[in-house]
Amino acid sequence: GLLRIDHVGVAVADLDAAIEFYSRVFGMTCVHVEENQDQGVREAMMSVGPTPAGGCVQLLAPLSPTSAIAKFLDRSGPGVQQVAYTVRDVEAAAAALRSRGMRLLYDAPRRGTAGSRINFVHPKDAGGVLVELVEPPR
Ligand code: CMX
Repeated sequence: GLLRIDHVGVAVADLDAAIEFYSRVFGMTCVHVEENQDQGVREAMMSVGPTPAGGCVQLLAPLSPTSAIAKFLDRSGPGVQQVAYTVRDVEAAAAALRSRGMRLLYDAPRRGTAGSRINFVHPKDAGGVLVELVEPPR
């Protein structure tokens, strides 16, 4: 099952400008930055409140014009792109959701932030929300 909200993902055009904005305006702290070629993103984890109690906003900037985030920005502009939940076992969580009629985007989990293992529920099966499942690294 789902354990907690892992992060809320926000698509942005300029990662450095977004980090500066979330730090200055909302007082969040940037706790991690990485480039994930497989997902086509440069991303930053912004911690809300005293780390790590308050959860994170994940800022997502496109690495290429054909990436999922570039396509999202073209269609919808900047804004909330996904809601991610922490799970203990991403295969088990994906199987449970498949058995309830959800389409998962990947047959097998892929690599997410900081070596986590991830999969997604198609937004058309989840009321218009792209749902990410995150199994943290051990
Ligand atoms: N949230 C809600 N709806 C979305 C959406 C999103 N993020 N992305 C697409 N949609 C909607 C589209 O608006 C479209 O709706 P309509 O048919 O009503 O117009 C529908 O889904 C299907 O669109 P599509 O053109 O077939 O699909 P895309 O090529 O845009 O791909 C998706 C959508 C979800 C399959 C793709 O974005 C994807 O593979 N996402 C998973 C990977 C990802 O998002 N990586 C970046 C984050 C990395 C990380 O979290 O680490």
